[in-house]
Amino acid sequence: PGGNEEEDVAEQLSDPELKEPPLYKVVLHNDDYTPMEFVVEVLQTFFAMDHEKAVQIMLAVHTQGQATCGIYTRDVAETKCHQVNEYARECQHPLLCDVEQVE
Ligand code: TYC
Repeated sequence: PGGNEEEDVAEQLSDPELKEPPLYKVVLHNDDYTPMEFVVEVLQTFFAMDHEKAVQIMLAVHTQGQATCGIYTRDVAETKCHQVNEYARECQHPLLCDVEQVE
């Protein structure tokens, strides 16, 4: 009752490959120097957000210090995080994100 059917079936079959993988969030951090428009561009480019959603997340980071940009499997989260940090560095902005496992 109530459980996750796919995982239950996976466990019955006792094949660990069939279990759902752990999930990771890409967390974007505030700083005092990165232009707001650059953050919006990053969110649209690397996280496929429309302009309105990107502005909303950028403002959440700006006012609350950090916000989650997306939740992915480990490889995807780490790749997106790396792409953002590299692009920000290339553009000489201090913008940073990191990856945290979802509880
Ligand atoms: N705080 C920055 C400013 O006032 C804007 C900003 C938002 C920077 C989000 C980083 O992840 C960030 N220009």
